[in-house]
This record gives sequence, C-alpha cells and structure tokens, in this order.
Amino acid sequence: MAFNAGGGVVNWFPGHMAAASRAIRDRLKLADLVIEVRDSRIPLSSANEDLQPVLSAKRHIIALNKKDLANQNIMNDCISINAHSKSSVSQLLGLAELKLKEAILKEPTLLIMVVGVPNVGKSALINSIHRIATSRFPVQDKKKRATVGPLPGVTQDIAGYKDLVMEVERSLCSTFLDFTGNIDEESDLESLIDMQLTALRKVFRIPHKPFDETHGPTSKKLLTLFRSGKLGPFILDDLPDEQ
Ligand SMILES: Nc1nc2c(ncn2[C@@H]2O[C@H](COP(=O)(O)OP(=O)(O)OP(=O)(O)O)[C@@H](O)[C@H]2O)c(=O)[nH]1
Ligand SMILES: [Mg+2]
Repeated sequence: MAFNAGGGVVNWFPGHMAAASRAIRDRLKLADLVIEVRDSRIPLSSANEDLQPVLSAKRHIIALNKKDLANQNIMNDCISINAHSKSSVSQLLGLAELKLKEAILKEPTLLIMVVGVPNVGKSALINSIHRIATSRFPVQDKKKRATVGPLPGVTQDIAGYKDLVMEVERSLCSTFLDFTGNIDEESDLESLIDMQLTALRKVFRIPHKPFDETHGPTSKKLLTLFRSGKLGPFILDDLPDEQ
C-alpha cells in the first residue's frame, strides 16, 4: 500500500513487475491456456493491466482466488476459487479441460500457464494442481513445491491477531465516525487516511520517533493483516451492480 503525499495516481506497479511482464509475454506465445489468478477481494485492482491486451487475445481463464475471504462476487466471465481447496481447484481444472477440448484432440500435451500479480495465490494453486495430478497419475519422484506464504517474518508479527484485528476495526470505525470531511475530496480523504494511520500506529504499538512523519511501518502492518486474510471477508474494488 502506498500513499502519495502529493496527490494523483499512486503507481504501485514496480519495475520488477514490468520486467516480469515482458518475460511472461514472451512465454505466453507457447501457452495453450493462461490462468490469470486475481484476489477476489480486489478483482479489478489485482488484474495485471500490462498483460490484459495479450491475455484477451489468448484462450484464458480469470480465477478469482481467496473466495473464502471475499463477499460473493458478481463479476461475470470469472471463476471464484479457493486455491487451498481440492474441490474448488478441481472445478477450475474442469473448466480448463473444457476450454482445451478441441486443442487436446490435435495435441495431447498442452501447456497451461498461471500468471498473476504478487500474493494472489499462484503458488498455492500450482501446489494444489500438483497434488490433484499426483493423485490421478501417481509418480515415484518427489515433486517440487512452490513456496507459499505471506511476506517473510509476517507470521510471527501477527501472533495473537484476533484481539489485534478487533482493535484495528474499532479504531478504523471510530476515526471514520469522527471524520467530518467529504470522502470524495482528495485532500479530505488524505486527512482521513492520516487520522486512521495515526490511530493504527497506537494499536500496533509502533513507537513514535520525533521528526518521523512517515506512516510506513503502520501501513506495512495493516497490509500484512490484509494479505494474510485476517481482516475478514470483504471486497475493496468498487464493482458495478450488474455485469
Ligand atoms: N484464505 C486463503 N488464502 C490463500 C488462498 N490462496 C492463497 N492463500 C494465501 O495467500 C498467501 C499468498 O499465496 P502464494 O501462493 O504464496 O501467492 P503467490 O501468488 O504465489 O505470491 P508470489 O509468489 O509472492 O507472487 C499465502 O499466505 C497463502 O496461504 C485462498 O484461496 N484462500
Ligand atoms: Mg509464489
């Protein structure tokens, strides 16, 4: 999460992701089907914008992952999944097989590529696909596993998180109730965010260093709770009522 003190659009798409997008674009040519994994809680913001033109020209599936953490989704043309659930991933594979039905008649070995921005659950999905494939076609050799997890050092950070989450929710609500500005005004919104991060700094017990005006450590803690799904089910993107 980044806050842009000067206003305007926040660019959260870092350079290494642009480089990865270039590498993916090259490999996409070889893929028979692409599964774009997104986070159900941010189904629009977690799209890899850079790849959309290439993806829409290919046979592809949009998988809204972490459906257990989101309210019911009303996005069309997407499948909602939980990468940790065998039945959910099997459904996704069923859809993939359906999409590849004609191609598979011509070529029995097909390539499926899984893409997505960081932390959407690609590795968890790939591991589940491996598990399903191994149970269908047992193999002797040990399969490699993709590392799954939120940021390093995060798990120990959020020990005892239930009380913490309640405190976070309480302070976000109370600062919002105290807020008298107009949420559509950028400067008012910035001061609300500032109020909320100041309140959260106390909740997270982050010492206030003199002359330190940055909310970095506080936003990092909040983002950690979001990434790990501890903040409960919700959707952040402003979705249209009907699609
Ligand atoms: N609740 C829930 N958590 C999930 C789900 N899928 C993945 N996660 C969690 O989300 C976090 C990120 O999952 P990863 O599989 O490592 O995500 P990734 O897309 O491979 O992340 P990068 O490798 O950093 O790009 C982990 O803590 C997972 O356990 C899901 O369907 N539901
Ligand atoms: Mg990964």
